[in-house]
Amino acid sequence: NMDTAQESVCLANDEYKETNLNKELPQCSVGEDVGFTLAFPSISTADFQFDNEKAADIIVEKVEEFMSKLGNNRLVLVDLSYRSKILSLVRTKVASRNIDSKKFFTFVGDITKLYSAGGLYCNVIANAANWRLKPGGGGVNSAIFSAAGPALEYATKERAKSLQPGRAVAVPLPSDSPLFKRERVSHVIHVLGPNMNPQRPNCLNNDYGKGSKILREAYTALFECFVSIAR
Ligand code: AR6
Repeated sequence: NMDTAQESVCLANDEYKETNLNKELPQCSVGEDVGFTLAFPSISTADFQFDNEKAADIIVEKVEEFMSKLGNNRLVLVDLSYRSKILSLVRTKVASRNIDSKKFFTFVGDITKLYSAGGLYCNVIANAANWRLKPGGGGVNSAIFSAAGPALEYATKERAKSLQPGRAVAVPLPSDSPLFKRERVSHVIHVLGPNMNPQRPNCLNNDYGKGSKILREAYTALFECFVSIAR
């Protein structure tokens, strides 16, 4: 129901966690003590038109804040192209911060093919979702829903019917999903970021005070979900 969805900062569920994680899920391919890896796209910076420079500052700030809570788990910011503006901004900003490059790095690739095409095992991937938690709409949302097949749509519906800006919901991927079988992804975390695009619902009309607050909340919710899955 709507209330539950709106309350939920993170809905990672213990019961599902066990079902999914007790299967012999591959961990990560690089390094020896690597635990879980979260691959995430830059929330709100394409279709939702959030300023890339401001978003990069927020990503770096939130990554730095979560470093101490990560243990041997890692965060990877993904984008499709080597020319990605957000990846280069984040790489530049990270260089002057106290951030361990083994625990956070950027990666160029399709988030739905990180293992099969890029050789990078990521147990958990994040989705820049829409408020209805529905497939389609272009961007990373349609890529993830089509790669995961209808199983993700059903599993998502069981968790939440909608999402508020700044919130995240973790959905365990059923083992018959191609994304589970081919890429070994065990969870998709849907995140709804702030929207600056007048053509989309809940447009913030360039209010970067509100927008930045919501983007910070979105990354906090995402990283907290991930940490609770990895725990
Ligand atoms: N793999 C990795 N990164 C990707 C991929 C992919 N397959 N596809 C896009 N990106 P966006 P938003 C990057 O527009 O701005 C949808 O219609 C992209 O280059 O997907 O939060 C939803 O339904 C960019 O860096 O998300 C919502 O309505 C980042 O992913 C709306 O768009 C996010 O771009 C959300 O807009």
